[in-house]
Amino acid sequence: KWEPLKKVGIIGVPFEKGQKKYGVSVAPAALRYAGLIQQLSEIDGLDVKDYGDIETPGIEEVKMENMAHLALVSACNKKLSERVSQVLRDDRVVVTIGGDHSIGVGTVDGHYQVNNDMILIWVDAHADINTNKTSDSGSVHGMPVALLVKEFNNYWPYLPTMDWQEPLFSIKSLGYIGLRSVDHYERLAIEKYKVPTFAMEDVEEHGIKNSIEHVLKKLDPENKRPIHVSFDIDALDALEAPSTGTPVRGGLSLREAINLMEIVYATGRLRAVDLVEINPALGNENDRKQTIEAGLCVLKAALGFSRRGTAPRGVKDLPIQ
Ligand code: B3U
Ligand code: MN
Ligand code: MN
Repeated sequence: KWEPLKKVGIIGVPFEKGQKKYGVSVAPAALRYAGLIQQLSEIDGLDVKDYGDIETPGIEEVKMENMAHLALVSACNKKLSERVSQVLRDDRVVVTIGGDHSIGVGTVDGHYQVNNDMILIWVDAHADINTNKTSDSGSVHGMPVALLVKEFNNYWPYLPTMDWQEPLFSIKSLGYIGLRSVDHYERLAIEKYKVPTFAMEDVEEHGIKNSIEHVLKKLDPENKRPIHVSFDIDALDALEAPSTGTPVRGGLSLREAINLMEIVYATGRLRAVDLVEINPALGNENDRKQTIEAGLCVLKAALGFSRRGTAPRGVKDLPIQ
């Protein structure tokens, strides 16, 4: 019987070299300033420890065809992977605040080192499964899933600086929710490997509850595998989370995202959550506020915040006058 872990560890990753816009690297500071640690600490019975930020200054770039800043991405992810493993070994749920989605390489690698039976739910408008051959942008935040899965070994050239990362995770343990901007070869990969995928039209047809439950059942019919949710804020509708680098209209409502996280929390098996691609430098003050608030709501739902409210612990009556 699985019970939610009541201890979490927070890692900030002020990294933005996996894409081209300025500002995603400010998100960890913006979320902390908005009260991330305090708000999580207010969740009933939750013990929150801040493991600080991952910084990797002074890294020298390498040249790689259609893959920008590979050496920087690699160095950041190597350090991140080690810290994610450390938090999990401390018996805490690891919450990683990005940064752009290229940091998914480090979070999933670090999780896999500790729980090699983990499953990965990628909640995103995009599939992030391009290689440097299939990508139109050359941005690594569109490639983390392709870098992680062992089935893609033959689709990559030798990647300098990436020797530390051995892709051992299987694409058979991956599921997608929220997709609505998928490149042609990404769709080919999803079909070839039969990745359980609830794109927006499927969420529309089945509802968010059935969608996430179906993916979980497919990947883990016996309900026994640790869960990693990599949540790209652009999975949310662009109206609900405007401050992000590549917003796409017609996405998940915040209510759907909260519901999804509540369902994952209730399994008791959630061990890692990433929250990425919030860019506080984009949009106006209100956009920024809305996007950060939405991110906090998603995290709180993942960590046991109840919209029903919680009565004070061990108290049986209202205070008497
Ligand atoms: N699939 C495109 C676009 C993209 C991926 N992730 C984001 N945008 N945020 C690419 O660049 O690979
Ligand atoms: Mn993404
Ligand atoms: Mn995305």
